[in-house]
This record gives sequence, C-alpha cells and structure tokens, in this order.
Amino acid sequence: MLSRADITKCFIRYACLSNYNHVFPRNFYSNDQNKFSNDDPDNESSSENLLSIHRLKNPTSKVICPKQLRVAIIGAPNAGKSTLTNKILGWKVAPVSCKVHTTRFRTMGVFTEGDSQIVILDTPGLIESGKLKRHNLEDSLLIDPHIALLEADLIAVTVDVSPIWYRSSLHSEIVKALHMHSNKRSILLLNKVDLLKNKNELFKITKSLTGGIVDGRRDFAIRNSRKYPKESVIKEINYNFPPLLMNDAGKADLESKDGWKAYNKRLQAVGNLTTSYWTKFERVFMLNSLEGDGIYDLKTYLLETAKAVDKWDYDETLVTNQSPYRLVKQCVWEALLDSDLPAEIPYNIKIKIKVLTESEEDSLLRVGIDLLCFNNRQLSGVIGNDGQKVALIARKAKQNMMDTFKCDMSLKLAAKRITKKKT
Ligand SMILES: Nc1nc2c(ncn2[C@@H]2O[C@H](COP(=O)(O)OP(=O)(O)OP(=O)(O)O)[C@@H](O)[C@H]2O)c(=O)[nH]1
Ligand SMILES: [Mg+2]
Repeated sequence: MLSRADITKCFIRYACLSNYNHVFPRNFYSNDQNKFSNDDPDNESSSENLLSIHRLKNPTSKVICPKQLRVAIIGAPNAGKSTLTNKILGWKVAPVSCKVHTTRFRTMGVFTEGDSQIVILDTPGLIESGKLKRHNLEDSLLIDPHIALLEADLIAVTVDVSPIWYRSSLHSEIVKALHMHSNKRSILLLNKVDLLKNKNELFKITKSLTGGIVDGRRDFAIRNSRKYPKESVIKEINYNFPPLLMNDAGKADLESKDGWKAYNKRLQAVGNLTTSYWTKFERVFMLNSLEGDGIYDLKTYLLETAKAVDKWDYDETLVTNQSPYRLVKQCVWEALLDSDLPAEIPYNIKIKIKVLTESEEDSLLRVGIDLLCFNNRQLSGVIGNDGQKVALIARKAKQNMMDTFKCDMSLKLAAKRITKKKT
C-alpha cells in the first residue's frame, strides 16, 4: 500500500521525470473568460505532455534485453475490460461503471517488470456501426477498438460469463475483428467467473467459444455445423480491396474518414463469413477482475510473451499518457454513471473543466468542474433533493480523481443550466 508520504513523493517524482517544473501548467484553465470559452483541450496536441502519471519506482539499473508487448483488450460492452485494465496496471486509469459504453476512447496504460514492458490498450465495447447512429454515440466508440487492434501484438478477448444468453457465442463484431487480424496472437479471457454458480459451465463455455481448439490442439470434441471461413478467403478480401490509407507513422489511418471507410469495407466483407467461435486462441484464462483472481497468472503470461525490442516505447515508470483533462473528465463521467441519475442524463449533459491547477505551496490539485445541463429536468436531476445528488457526484468524482492522481486535491463541482447555441 502506498502511504500518504509516498503518494506525495510519487506526484512530485512525476514533475522531476517530466522535466516540467509543475505537474500542471499553472492556471492554464483559470477564470480567464477567453480561455474558458474555448472547448476543453482534450484533443489539443498542446495538452499531450502536460501530465503523465508515473510510479514511484527506482529505475532498473541495467536492462539487458528489453522486451515489449502491446495488448488490445477487446470485448462486448460491459464485459469488464476496464476493471481488468486497472487491475493489471494496479492503478485506476480507466473509468468503470455498471452501465454500458462507459469507456468512450481507447486508453493506454503501462506496467514494466524486469526486462519486460506491457502496454495495455483498453477499448470501448465493440459495437455495430448501425448502433452508433441509432444511439448518437461518438465515432471513437466504433473506431478506437480497431486502432488498438492495429497497434497490438496480442489480442485479449474479454467475455462476461455471467449472462446465459451471451456466453455461448462470441459477439459477431469480435469474430470479425479477429478475422481482420488473424495474423496476430490472441487469448480468451473469461471474466466475472465469480458470478457463475456452477463452475463446470466454464468448460462448456470454453468449448463453444474456441470451437474446441486452444493453442492448435483439439482438446474437446465439438459438434458445430457452421463452417469456418478458409484463410484463402480472408486473404482474397485483403487482396481485392483498395490499400488502406497510411498515416505518418506508416499505420493504417482509421482516424481519417477515407481510411476508416476502406477498413470498414473489409470488416463488413469478413463479417459475412463469420462463425461464433475462434479456433486460434493460444490460452484461456478464467478471471474475477473485481477481486483480482487469475490476474497474477495472466500478468505472468504477458511478461513471458513479450518480444525482444531495441528499446521500450515508454519510460519504465509511466502508468498512462492520457491527458489530465481526459482523466479528470473520465473521473466525473464515472461518478455520473454511478450516481443513480435517470438513465439518459449522464449522456446528455456536458462536463466542462473550469479550473485545473496545482498549488505551488502544498502540491494540492485544484479542480473546478461545471456540469452543463440543457434543460430544467437535467438540472433538477443532477442537483437532487436539497443538493444531495450533486454532493454525491462530487464525492465520487473526487475519490476517483484521488485514485487516479494519487494526491491531495480540492474539487469544486457545480451544476448549471445553459441554453444550447443554435447553429
Ligand atoms: N462480479 C464481477 N463484476 C465485475 C468483474 N469485472 C467487472 N465487473 C463489473 O462489471 C461492470 C462493468 O465493468 P467495466 O470494467 O466498466 O466494463 P467494460 O467492459 O470496460 O465496459 P464498457 O467500457 O462500457 O465497454 C462493473 O460494474 C464492474 O464492477 C468481475 O470479475 N466480477
Ligand atoms: Mg470500459
């Protein structure tokens, strides 16, 4: 356990490592009206280097043979991907809630042990493109899992084994994604095993999700009439479609409209062939990510699977490189989802960061947030009886921020009614 002193040191250590004098640019978001009227700088490249969270750890004296593994955690919404990510990292970097679509963007986290560095890419739950339009969701929910898949060396498919109607077949979007990246290694993570009364079910579930084949071995006989698409058909799809657009780093540029269109065309073509299982999983892990059961074995496997590289991509103490603005927003977002508000409210109000500074005297992180409500129903819902609801949201958000930034902080959170600008 980190002591209070360690936590403060940890935060200060970040400042030293980053070569910045302060964790945050002082008063970057002050009450200056011009700045405040801007949108939150989540996407501004200027915010990239402002804060990245580091562990308090003595650098390893000499790394003889650096190894690295990038792992994309994919799965259906609410499978427990972010809970698992936080557990593997031993740090809260991804928002978690009982509601679907909690994760809105891909989230990167790192842990380094000995010579090996593991980069975890948590992703929004995989969804069909039709759902995005129907529910008016951001593009990142559709595209980010595929960017992570392109970046990954290993695909970790996470399945919630608790609902009876989901656990016997892989979500079609997962199977499509696996086909698109069939050259990559993959593992199956059966999560929430604590919720399964009859543990013998795990054997059946494994059998139906793997087609009875794990690590190339036919461990269980399986009767399944649906045909598995041939490798040659997948190759043909890749051959017959126009080449994908590349960005400066030479990676398929899914963030550009044309890049995503071309990729999605292949994805849809693969989709017509899919089965409900995958026969190329190398390993199957049974996990209770909430309590951490099975995490040690998974981490050991990841460390052993890392491949030799010239040098690690990240500093060995780095935990995440997400911008502080995004982390703060995620903490508030999680609190909103967890506060029993009428279902649609969290999705329709706006989180505005008003102040984000670190005080020079006491290293106290000061955060000011406005919850912008667009009608009276939203406002009264957020405020609650005698302000009890907004107080609860503030308490939860503050706790989330303390778990993420591991420092003392003060949070001012207010709900405000605004009118939507007509465009
Ligand atoms: N009982 C139990 N609950 C779990 C476990 N793992 C996650 N949960 C719960 O499942 C819910 C969803 O967890 P998340 O980690 O937010 O799931 P996710 O897959 O990241 O969800 P999205 O980001 O919405 O796609 C939360 O209420 C978690 O507490 C587990 O192993 N056991
Ligand atoms: Mg998530």
